[in-house]
Amino acid sequence: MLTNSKRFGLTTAVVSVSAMLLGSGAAYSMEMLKSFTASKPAAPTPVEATAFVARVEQELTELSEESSRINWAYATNITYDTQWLVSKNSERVTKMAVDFAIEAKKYDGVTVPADVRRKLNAIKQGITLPAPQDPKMGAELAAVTTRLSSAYSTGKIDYAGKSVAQDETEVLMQTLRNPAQLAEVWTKWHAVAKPMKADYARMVEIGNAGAKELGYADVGALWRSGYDMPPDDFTTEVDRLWGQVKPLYDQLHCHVRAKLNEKYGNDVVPLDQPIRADLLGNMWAQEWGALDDLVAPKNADPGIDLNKILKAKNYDPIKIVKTGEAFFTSLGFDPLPQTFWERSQIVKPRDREVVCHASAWDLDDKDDIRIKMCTQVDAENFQTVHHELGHNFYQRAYKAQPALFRSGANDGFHEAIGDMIALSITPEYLKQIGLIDQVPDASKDVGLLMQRAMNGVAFLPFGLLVDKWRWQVFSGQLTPATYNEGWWKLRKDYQGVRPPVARSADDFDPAAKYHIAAGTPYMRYFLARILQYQFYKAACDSMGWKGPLHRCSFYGSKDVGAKFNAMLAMGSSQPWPDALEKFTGSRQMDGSAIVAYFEPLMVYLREQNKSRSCGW
Ligand code: X8Z
Ligand code: ZN
Repeated sequence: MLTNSKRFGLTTAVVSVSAMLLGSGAAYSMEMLKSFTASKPAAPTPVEATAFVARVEQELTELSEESSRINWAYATNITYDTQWLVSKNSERVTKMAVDFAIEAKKYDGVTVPADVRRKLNAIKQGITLPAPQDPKMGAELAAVTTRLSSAYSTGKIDYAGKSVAQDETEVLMQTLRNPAQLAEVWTKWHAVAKPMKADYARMVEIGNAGAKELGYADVGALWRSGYDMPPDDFTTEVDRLWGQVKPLYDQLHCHVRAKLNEKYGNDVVPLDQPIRADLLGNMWAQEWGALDDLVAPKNADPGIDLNKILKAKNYDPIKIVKTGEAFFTSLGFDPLPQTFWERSQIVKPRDREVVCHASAWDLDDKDDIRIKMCTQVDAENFQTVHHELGHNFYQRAYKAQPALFRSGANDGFHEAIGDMIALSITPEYLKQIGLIDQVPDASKDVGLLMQRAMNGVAFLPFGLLVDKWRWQVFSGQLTPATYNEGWWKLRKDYQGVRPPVARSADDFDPAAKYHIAAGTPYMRYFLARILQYQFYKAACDSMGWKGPLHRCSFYGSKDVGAKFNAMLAMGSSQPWPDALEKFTGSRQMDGSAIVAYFEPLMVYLREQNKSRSCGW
């Protein structure tokens, strides 16, 4: 194998020479044969381990730029040829990563310096979906994953006489208010996912075979191994965090269901049932911000309607991104490079198929950073732009790290950065940047907090359950025959939602969500929802902020920026508790910051719900 060191090349030669001799049985004596087979290779040494990680870093750096450019070409222009290229590339990259991971395992028992051990772990844990070493399986896995991703991104429905693309179905779910029409859009989009089931099941089979070759029980165990703790402890950890925030979610659920009941009546929204998933203003019922008008508290300030304000102030997608960038530069980060503006996909191209789901890219580990979005001018996209830029500024902050440490402290950190910044989009900040003229009175802020909760709090159970479902799929607890049933059990148990129309075992509703179809792990977003408030509170505490937490904005604070950058610049070079401690003083992920942030809302919700019967 090309990727093997000389030592392993020799091992292979010994085995193959003896096999050859045994087969031919003639040319050498038995003594000579014994001496061949007895000469075992010496145990791997720390020096070899260090040389191995150096070689991996060099080869990864060489490969990753080319690979990123192929992926970019695909994601911004899905054609027969770019699918072909991306599939070939994925096969090649997976093979290389798997070969490295198998080789890394050989150093498991070797005492090496801490940074080398961390890099060896990164090599073993860094593959999202490993292929087994059988080349046929590698090619099949690449083909299957490319098909799944493309099927999602190019999926369309017929609605009101038009062909509607995936990103437009999201807008329909936000804006329609007729339950029959909502059910229609929801059902049609979920029908797009149904044919993906066979490919998905095959992907699970091959991925699991690959994970086993790497020494993991299944792909789920591999995913849970990336958090500087034993995989089983990670399961306990996310359940602990959910336990901290569940009371808040339960109160919000109860209130929103009552409001929906007032609007749609007992038939559509019975008060003792899970909420119909299509009524919550989002295809996956994951964020409910589109329903702000429905839940705005009467005697409180209704909050700030960014949807209206952005349009009234003539914001366009570029201006939204510039506004996001300006927040980061106010903290002392360098402006985005000129190439960001030249090469990013900020609006959806009219003439071709693309992956609309937002993402942030670092193509060369130098300064070719970009975002890829199909930006609309609304509050949700305003938030998403900050989210994506958070990824870009993180990537840039750790670019001086060795290749294997160029990632988030854990993947939840990466998802939390931009969202933490977005929490600083307070009324005071909006006035500072000229989006509103007057700052509303803080005594009526329950409306503002309600708006925040409709996204931040509503998301929590969904963030948790997506990978709870995949863990069950990868472990075999769910089979293709029970995939859908298992999905709806989790959605009912955690989110308290139900499908608008009857489902059958043939449906495959999980793949109606991008990250399932595209094979992107999801627990990171749950962690991020916890971490972003923890980071935010730490930033506000460090500024000596004394007012209500949700009114704190660190816009313009170079001091917060410098401290934040110090954590970001660490990349994944240290265990994440060290990075967390550096910025927040705590070594634990902790839901108490989000709970503290929403405390005034919790008081309001308890009061509203006191004579209601909550739960489902
Ligand atoms: O996928 C994303 C980002 C890209 S990393 C837009 N998010 C999750 C989702 O859309 O489901 C951000 C919030 C959760
Ligand atoms: Zn993200």
